[in-house]
Amino acid sequence: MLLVVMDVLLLLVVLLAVCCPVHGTWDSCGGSCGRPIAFRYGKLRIVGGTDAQPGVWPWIVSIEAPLEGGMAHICGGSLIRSQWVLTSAQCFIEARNITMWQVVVGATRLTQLGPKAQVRNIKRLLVHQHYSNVTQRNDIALLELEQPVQCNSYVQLACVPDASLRVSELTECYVSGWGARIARAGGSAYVLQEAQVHLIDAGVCNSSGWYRGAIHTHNICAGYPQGGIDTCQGDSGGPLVCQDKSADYFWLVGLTSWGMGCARAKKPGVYTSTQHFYNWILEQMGLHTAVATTARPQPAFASTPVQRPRPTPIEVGRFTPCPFPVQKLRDLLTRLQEFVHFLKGGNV
Ligand code: 4AZ
Repeated sequence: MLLVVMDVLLLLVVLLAVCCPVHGTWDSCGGSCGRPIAFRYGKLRIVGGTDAQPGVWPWIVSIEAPLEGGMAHICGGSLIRSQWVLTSAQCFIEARNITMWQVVVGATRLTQLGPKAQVRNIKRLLVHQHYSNVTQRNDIALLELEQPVQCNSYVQLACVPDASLRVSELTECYVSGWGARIARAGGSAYVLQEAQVHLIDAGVCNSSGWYRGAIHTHNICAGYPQGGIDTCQGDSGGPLVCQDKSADYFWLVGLTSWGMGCARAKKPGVYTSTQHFYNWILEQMGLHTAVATTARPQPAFASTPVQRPRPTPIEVGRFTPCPFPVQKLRDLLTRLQEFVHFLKGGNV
């Protein structure tokens, strides 16, 4: 029995490697993004802020710096390719030697990483050239990891939208992070916290009594007019994601940036809008092509009946047409791996 399963596994691995390579190399993250697969979030009931279940936000990373002989969580970030993390520029204002910093993926509890977590060193930090630490404009940065991470049930890519996504129409939005006070009610220290938030109209957010003009067009406000649930210190760089109501994936629409205090009325969280930096992201990763410029803001779904951008990991779709339902194969592969592990007597 075990041999048959092993054969099927081998066949699937060969099939994926031969038919769906990413830039010529085997990449366990290519082909899919924005879909948690370890946890069926369709059945999830989020009430305010609370501890996140493992695998619910599989793209979130903890960016850590050396402190007192150990590593300390500094900021959140999102995995957008197997070797790239999107985060905020402000996280690195006081960074000295970035090669000593680390990125943790696949974790929920930072004090107890667990077998699914992967730790990587940082090869390169790319901060937006026009980032201002006074106004927090262009609060965006990329980290290139020394080694790619392996995608699995607990590690998946986030989908970065281009200019064609109508973000303001998305109604199911969530923030997550290991920061100071997100979801204070009921949250425990070092366990990833999550909260549902509402996108707040930029006009309202910029009005008197709110942020009075400090909100830039490249920002998104999210939270609640009455406050109470919000991101806070240590959540910076982390994801603001929104789910398409009728779809099974999330878009990474924002990066936690700033706010006046945390959870205060009329002072919601302010996020860097990722879609405004889509081309910047491509350029930094060395993926910007003539196609990319001329194709924007055309969504890549010309023949799709529902006028909605198709979620593909940034740039992967354009370069690697894959004839197989690659995510289904990967899901099957993950389940088979878990089954083999079970047959060998391990816990799933
Ligand atoms: C921070 O200092 C921070 N309430 C992050 C988010 C918010 C405020 C501050 C939003 O990292």
